[in-house]
Amino acid sequence: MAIVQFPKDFVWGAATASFQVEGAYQEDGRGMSIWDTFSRTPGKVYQGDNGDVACDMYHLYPQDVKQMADLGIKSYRFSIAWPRIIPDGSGEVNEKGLAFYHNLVDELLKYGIEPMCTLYHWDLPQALQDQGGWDNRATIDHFVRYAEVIFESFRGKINWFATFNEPWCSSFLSNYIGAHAPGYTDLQLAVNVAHNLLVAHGGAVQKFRSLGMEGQIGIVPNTEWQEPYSSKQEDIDACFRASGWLNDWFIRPVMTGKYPEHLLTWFKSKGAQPRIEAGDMELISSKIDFLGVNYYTGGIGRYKEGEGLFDFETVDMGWQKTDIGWNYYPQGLYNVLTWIHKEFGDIPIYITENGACYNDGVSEDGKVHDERRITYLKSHLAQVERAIASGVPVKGYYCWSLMDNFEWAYGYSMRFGLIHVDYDTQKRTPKDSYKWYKKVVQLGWYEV
Ligand code: GBH
Repeated sequence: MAIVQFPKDFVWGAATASFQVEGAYQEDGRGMSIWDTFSRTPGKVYQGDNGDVACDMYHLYPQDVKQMADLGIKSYRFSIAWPRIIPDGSGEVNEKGLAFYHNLVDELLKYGIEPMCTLYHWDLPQALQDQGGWDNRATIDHFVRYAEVIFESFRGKINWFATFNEPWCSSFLSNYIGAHAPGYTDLQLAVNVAHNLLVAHGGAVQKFRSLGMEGQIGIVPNTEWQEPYSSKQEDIDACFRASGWLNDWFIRPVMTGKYPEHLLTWFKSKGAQPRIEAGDMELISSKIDFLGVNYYTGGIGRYKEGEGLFDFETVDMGWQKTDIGWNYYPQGLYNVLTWIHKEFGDIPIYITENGACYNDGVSEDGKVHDERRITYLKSHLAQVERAIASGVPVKGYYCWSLMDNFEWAYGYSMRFGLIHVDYDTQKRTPKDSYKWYKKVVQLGWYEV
């Protein structure tokens, strides 16, 4: 038996995102988002599921916040739906949309739960997509104005902001791989979108500073780790490209004002390069207060000529997979964290998402026995502790997710929650992992 222990002031939390939990898609003046459109496009989302109702958190938030208080989390990470605040993305502000988030935050503060607010978790107003979306630089200005509306409205109430959740997903997954909204498959488009997201991030950080906001602002890239199959240089280089596409391409410009040379060269050879305007790189590298890290998976990979975008292939090592088919690879989280620390120094890090898809349902005894999720969380948290022991300043951990929710292209078929949701009745059932996590949050340590 061993004990895994965390620092006294470690921030324990749980996370969700607006489109995945709120529902109430036409209520109180909410505009349409690209995910409303995408989920209504046949063949894009599993079984045609959409976010119209989701977990109905828009109505059930008082009960859900009460449950968070029972869980004992110190912080709740949620996102604001831009189409609720500015329904067409650029026009009038919708006071009713702001009121919803004020009510939510008031409820959190009542229980002493610190809100961490993500400004953009993928639900772009459809009206802006109709004008070119993130490929159009005007969207940058609209985003900065939206951020300003939020900053001013929540000054002194929310002290913790993340600009963008997983810009890799909003750019490459959405515009090159085509699996997420708006669903294009064009590399140059994806590189433009990635660049404009980064400029918009920098613009929001500058706005936060110029308004004299108190508190902290950061960004949340998604990471994975590809470990070279062999010590051959070609395998090492291929893995460096594949992991770097997610981490280096976004974190390096934010931290240093430069895109990684190896990937710039690689993309150029594929006919794509960022369109950088004067002042962009300075803006992108505006000083941030923390880096959010989302981590789920990774694997072993190697060079394969002509394979995919990077002459790279993953190698099936026969490892366990979660129910969504992603490798169970806890050591990858340690590798990501130590890599960030080695490359970019002592920037405070929060694990803003980590968790697993296991689709266990409610048993006859009325409980959800998700032992596998407990094992996943235990082993990943142990890697976080290793990183802390190695001097990486990891300050907190948010489990994805507080509750089962709309899992994007997988609809409601994939469950990541600590709390089970019955989508017919909206009944919430805390899973066995919830009870385990509750104890960890309370004690700051657990046994393995
Ligand atoms: C996050 O994205 C999102 O922020 C969140 O909204 C979402 O619900 C949650 O994670 C769970 O998906 O096929 O093995 O190559 C996660 C980003 C990008 C991670 C694709 C896994 C593919 C792994 N994901 N990646 S694999």
